[in-house]
Amino acid sequence: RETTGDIRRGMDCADLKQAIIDHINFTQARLVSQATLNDWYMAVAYAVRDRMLDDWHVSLGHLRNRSLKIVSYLSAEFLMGPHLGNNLVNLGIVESVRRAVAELGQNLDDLLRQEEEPGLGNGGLGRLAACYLDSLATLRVPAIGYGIRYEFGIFDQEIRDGWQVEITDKWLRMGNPWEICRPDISYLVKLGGHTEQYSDENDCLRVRWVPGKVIKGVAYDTPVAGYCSGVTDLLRLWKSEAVESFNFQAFNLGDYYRAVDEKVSSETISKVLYPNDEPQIGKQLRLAQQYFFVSCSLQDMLRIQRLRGENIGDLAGSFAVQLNDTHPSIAVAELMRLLVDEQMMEWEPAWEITCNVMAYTNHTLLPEALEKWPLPLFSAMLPRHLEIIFEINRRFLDQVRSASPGDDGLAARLSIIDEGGERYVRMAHLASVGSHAINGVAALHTELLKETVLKDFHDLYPERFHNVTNGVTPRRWVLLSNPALARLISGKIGEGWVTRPEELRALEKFAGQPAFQKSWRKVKLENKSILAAVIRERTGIQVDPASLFDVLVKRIHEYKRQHLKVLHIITLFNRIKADPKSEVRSRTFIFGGKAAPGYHMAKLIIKLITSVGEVVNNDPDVAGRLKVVFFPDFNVTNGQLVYPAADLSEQISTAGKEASGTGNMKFSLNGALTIGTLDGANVEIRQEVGEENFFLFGHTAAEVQELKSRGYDPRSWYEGNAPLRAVIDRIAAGDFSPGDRNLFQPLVDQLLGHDDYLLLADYQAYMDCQDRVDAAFRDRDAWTEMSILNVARMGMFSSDRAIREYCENIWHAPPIPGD
Ligand code: DL6
Repeated sequence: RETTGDIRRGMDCADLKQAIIDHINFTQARLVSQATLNDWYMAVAYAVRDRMLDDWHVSLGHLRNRSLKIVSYLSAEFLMGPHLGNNLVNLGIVESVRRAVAELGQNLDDLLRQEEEPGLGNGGLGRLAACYLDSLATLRVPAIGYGIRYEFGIFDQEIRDGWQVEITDKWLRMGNPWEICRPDISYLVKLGGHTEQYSDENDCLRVRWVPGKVIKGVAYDTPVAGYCSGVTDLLRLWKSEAVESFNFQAFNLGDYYRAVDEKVSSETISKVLYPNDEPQIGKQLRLAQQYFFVSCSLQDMLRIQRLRGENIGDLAGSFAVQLNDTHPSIAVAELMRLLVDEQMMEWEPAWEITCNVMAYTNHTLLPEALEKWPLPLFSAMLPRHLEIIFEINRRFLDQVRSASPGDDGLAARLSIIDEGGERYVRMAHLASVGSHAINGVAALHTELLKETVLKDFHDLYPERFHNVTNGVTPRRWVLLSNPALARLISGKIGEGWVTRPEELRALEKFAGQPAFQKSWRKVKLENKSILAAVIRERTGIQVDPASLFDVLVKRIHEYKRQHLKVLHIITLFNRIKADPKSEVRSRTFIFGGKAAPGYHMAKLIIKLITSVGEVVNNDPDVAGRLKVVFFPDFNVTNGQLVYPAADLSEQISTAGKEASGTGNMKFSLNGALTIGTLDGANVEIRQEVGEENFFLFGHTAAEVQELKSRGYDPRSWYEGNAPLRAVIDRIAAGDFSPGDRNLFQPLVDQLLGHDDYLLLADYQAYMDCQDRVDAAFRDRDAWTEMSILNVARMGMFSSDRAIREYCENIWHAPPIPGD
């Protein structure tokens, strides 16, 4: 690896410079004197990618090693974040590339900012998949992440007049130096049509699917380097294309436009990522996307199985397929189809293989987020799969009935087909029936899963259930995004924590040391100053880095309760208005997150935040003590700026609603203290960091249930609390919506009429807890000590730990032996 004088591999400064210039000249086809910033970025990216390829080739070679199992992570979303910085970190060449670039007259930070991030995910679920790929490669586990190469990822968000405006994400417009198109790795995918029976040569009755349409999926590969592990895994994303670019029959008839039409409609499948939090019913294209990428991926696995020289019957020894939520769960039926219809296998062995290969992760308890497809839509697109699902269901329900005779209610509840009215295919049931393992993503979530959404499955198959608490990679989320903190930590305890984060515990003994605390605060203040400058540039709002940075960044959703935070801000505002001299501590409230384009209430919450900000930020009595910022376009790139600068992490969802959360982990790992409910992974974070280092408030999940079953009456909470009443009345009176008094009425009506997420019931506890936060922040040393202890005790939330658990308990996939 230390080869010098090598333009593709050399790691010293001269080699790197030569490589970059070479790519400017011969890849970008530019003279150095005329190269744009993007040319420089592209050239550096290509030079770095070159240096990943030797390891990649070796790692890809291991896919054929029959003693190793391949983890196949099927996910409709991979929110990878910008590649360049992360690859520099994982290859350990940040400083050498920085120097080489500087000697060429460029600034590495400017080049890093030039990268347009691939926003191929909505939020937590897609970002988790990306952290898991990083850990798989770091732990030397052979793995392929399979997904969709969306041409347009998650929309870019602009804020205009306080409202969210969605802008198409054109991440590919300047080219993507990290991907390699593999036109030779492509598969045909059928859609629509009908099925027919026929007799094979042994006179066995078989089924053939006669499609209405066939499209092609082409592989686009991106290398994923582990952190100094020598292993580079593969992210393989599928792009849809027409089988023939032109319909020649139409073309010959002179109908040029119809000829191109087919190409356009085939390409639609991988065109755009669907935003979540929107009703999925009727979104035919979404089902087509799911089937498209699943089918290509399974066909690819069968090809690899053949390359390994192994029988299809031994597939479960070669692959562990993880279904990242229900989005890829059609894989259960598709693998059955491939095995039974195409490989001519009998049903029973095919079913055994399928169940042994598949494992399913559930990421949500929200009933509206559990995917189900209307039968007519499903059968029009996937007629053969519906037949297969009926057969799976028939056999499954036979077992259920023989185990619990006469319990028709149980069979109806477990059935893959919802027959309650309009008929649906329940994808979570398909995944649960067809997987040997089912897991939730935090301890509380897994327990609730077993008690509620999948209770009947848990009663039936208790041994299938596991918990794997989520984790995040400390490489991107500390080493890359918070280099100053990483240096401070490594200076004290060495660098081992990057792959063995349990070593962070060694920081505990320095937590009370004044000199270390001072350095710790200095790092935080620098990070806050950097963020303050960006806030100024993007929003025009001036914030004080010495104030408490109180941050709530995540998708905008009622259950995540951004509007509870707003109630807090207005409460403080009211205190100041009632007595301008009252002691209100200086705070900067930073919000960020996207609302699904069709989710009106979430968009109204953004407008409420910006409108309250408009009033509070400009009020002379407030005199700058409170500042409210909506940081536009929250994504991975912006997250890297925000998490390191936070003092307080807001994790305030209604207990029982957030499956895990992973932002909560990123904040705490960067030294923010958490204010939160007992929800998702907050529960475990609090256990780890110590309850004295965590600000807890609110009803528990059990209490929420209890309140609701007693008949929750939000109006009585409103009537009984004068400050709360004053806050809601101010919103209802139009104080934050001059010229449109009723603008926020839908929000007020929701809170007073239903309050599905119990904001009013948790209001007082939240205010009291925030007062405790203020008091704690006043004692700088004690706060710093808590901050250090948070980081010291966050080791368990590394995605490496989570991946080890998957490998040991679910996938049974060993690492590639060391060199
Ligand atoms: O497991 C990753 C992430 C969790 O941290 C979040 O709590 C959870 O909301 C999210 N789930 C989804 C599921 N979406 N749908 N449908 O994004 O998963």
